[in-house]
Amino acid sequence: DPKKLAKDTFDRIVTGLAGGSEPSVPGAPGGEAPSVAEPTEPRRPLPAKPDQAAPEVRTATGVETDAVPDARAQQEPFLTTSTGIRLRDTDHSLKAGERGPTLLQDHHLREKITHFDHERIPERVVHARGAGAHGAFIGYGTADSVCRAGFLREGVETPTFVRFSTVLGSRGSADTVRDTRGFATKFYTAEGNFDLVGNNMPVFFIQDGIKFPDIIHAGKPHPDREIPQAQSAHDTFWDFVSLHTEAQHHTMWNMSDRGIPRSYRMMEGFGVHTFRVENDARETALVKLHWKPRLGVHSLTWEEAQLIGGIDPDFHRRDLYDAIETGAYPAWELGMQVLPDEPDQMFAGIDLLDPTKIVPEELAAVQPVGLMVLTANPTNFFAETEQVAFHVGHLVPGIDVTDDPLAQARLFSYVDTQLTRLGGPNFNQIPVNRPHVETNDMLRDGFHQHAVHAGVAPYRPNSLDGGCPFQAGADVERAFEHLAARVPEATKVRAQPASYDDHFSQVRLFWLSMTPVEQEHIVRAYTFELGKCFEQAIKERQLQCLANIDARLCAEVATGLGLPAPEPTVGLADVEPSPALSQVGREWPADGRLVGIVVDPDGDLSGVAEARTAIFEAGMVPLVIAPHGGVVGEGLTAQRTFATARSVEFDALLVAGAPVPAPDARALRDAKAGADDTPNLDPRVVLLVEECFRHAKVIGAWGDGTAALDLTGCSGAPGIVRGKTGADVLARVQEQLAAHRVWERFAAS
Ligand code: HDE
Repeated sequence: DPKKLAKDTFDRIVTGLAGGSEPSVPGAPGGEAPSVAEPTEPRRPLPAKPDQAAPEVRTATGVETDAVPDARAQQEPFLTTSTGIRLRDTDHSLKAGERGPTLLQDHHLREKITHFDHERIPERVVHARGAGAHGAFIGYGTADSVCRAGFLREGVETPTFVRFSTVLGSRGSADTVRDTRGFATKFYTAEGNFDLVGNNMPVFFIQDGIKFPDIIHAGKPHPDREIPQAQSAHDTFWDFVSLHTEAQHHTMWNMSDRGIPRSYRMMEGFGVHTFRVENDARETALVKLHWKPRLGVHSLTWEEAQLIGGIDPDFHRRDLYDAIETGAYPAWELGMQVLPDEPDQMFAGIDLLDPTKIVPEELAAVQPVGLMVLTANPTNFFAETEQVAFHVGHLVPGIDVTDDPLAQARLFSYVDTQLTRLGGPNFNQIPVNRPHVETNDMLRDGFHQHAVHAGVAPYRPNSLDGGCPFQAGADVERAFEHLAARVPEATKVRAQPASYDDHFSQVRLFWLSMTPVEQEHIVRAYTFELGKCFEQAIKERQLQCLANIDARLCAEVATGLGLPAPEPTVGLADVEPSPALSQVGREWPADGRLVGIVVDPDGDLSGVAEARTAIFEAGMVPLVIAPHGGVVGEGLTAQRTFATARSVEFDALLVAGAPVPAPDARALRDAKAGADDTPNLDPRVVLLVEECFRHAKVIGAWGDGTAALDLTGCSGAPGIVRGKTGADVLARVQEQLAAHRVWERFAAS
């Protein structure tokens, strides 16, 4: 009886909860617990608690971590007003008698409330939700032959700040929605700030920036009800992309696994536009910029992404913060595809000014030119991550934009939007935006002016302030100059070149470069998204686009929608697939991966300590999952309980044992897999294992855990590792984690 089963399951969960699970104590195994009572003397604040127990800080990257501040609270002992006057009481307003009305005279109340009333600033019009981190970039010197920018020289170390983001959702939306991700980097170089404001996808929806408001209006929630939040699965988005077929390439990237990254740490980044660079000999080249993550490019499954949206909407933000806090520093190599600066700005038939096109890596290799490592979390989210202001026009000597009409429009938009968002023209004086070199501009006054400018002549030339500032003149090496590029003689037109009319060939190239399992995910994504549209005409129009990309893709989506598959209206391009676009088939380090260990506090715990050590040593993070919080065995503290753990958090799962209600634990060992009885395990453990199984994660078991695993019915498939000891199992789990998932499991299930 399914109803009874549901009721039983519910009761067991409730009993489990009532059975005394304490909130987990993340990151605090052993040691004396710090007192949380209100202190009466100043003392060091409680240490920050990352969600994971911290392994020793690793320095394999060679970047030290002393930038990480450990004091996170207010530092001075006495509370004051904003003008420094000490306060005796901030909890009671000034009243006419204990039960009387509050007096207007209460200047502290007014200051406190007024400031609070104005704490919020407008969120970004796009990319509102994000997470940031500080780091450093080290040049390899390999770009010298094409680019004279100082930060690319060998061994030059440049501080950076990175902000990752989603595009469509508002500030409070979930991290794991299907969307493009922003990947914006500010380099505080010795020649001034350079901002690389990129995305995790190498192409964009539109070829001309004048359509940006239109695509964003189409993607954002419907104006009448303001739904759906942070989604592309709705009519207006698909209306736009099926009418503006140049958007089809970017749309397929979004429908692919790239639209649901596993982690910000496991995303590629792309400058998207072609840039023009210049070397010491004043020769120019065109380049495409790439960030290549050291951990490889990995994604969530669609079901994981949806579950996380509810279970942990801060998943990516937390992942980045915790990884940095635990010393698993994320790292990317900056790479360049170097292309000749020909008058037609074409390469192998690809228009380099068209931001809906890539240059396949097989045609022009991505050459590493430097390494960025993120080593410190922001001290204050608002001050840094929220107030950071990127601008495509923050360029350093040796790097310039091209005439890509998307890049050109961006050059206007970024400063313009900061004027509203950050309340005036002085946002570059905000600490996170300040260059690390001296500035000597003649910009004056305006809202929020923090500088006290001396002198009387903020103009030039002048004879009053000693003639300063001077133009770089002879010191041209360090001055920015727009790189000489010929503009062909032309007539003013609102038009675009004919090469921009090819909207399908590279989409087909992307599709054909995917492995079968990735193609399957793409088909499901289109079927889901279009299935959420109401207008039949929009679905049919998008199916027509798919027909122009690939017949099988179109047929499978059409079947899912219950609609006929149309015939193509263009000739299908004969394209060479680019295997570099696929995420499957390579192996990567598993640093910072989370490995859950299900334990039975009454069972044999000897292997657990051994497995934990092995996991730490492999650079990963073990998380002990027990029926209740607190101490579960000697030297073993629960970090997750059956109530707080959910499969989506873990990259791999180990089962060391799982408590069974049966009085005799040996009954568990005797139980046969596939027995008719309902598994005699806590249903939350069954769910944990089943989800890990379904999401093609490696699952390991030893000792009592082996029998427990059998009871879940999730055995006898690829990626199930059994062994004698925890360490032995871990070694084989780690091998399989290198491929991110047990891809064969998808085929098997
Ligand atoms: Fe942006 N974009 N964008 N964009 N963009 C903004 O600037 C804009 C485009 C990107 O973490 C805004 O400060 C126009 C492409 C990132 O703070 C705004 C066009 C790419 C971020 C803006 C584009 C991007 C933004 C909103 C079409 C990838 C987040 C807030 C011409 C190469 C930066 C802000 C952060 C943010 C305008 C297209 C990346 C309104 C007009 C292509 C990563 O100025």
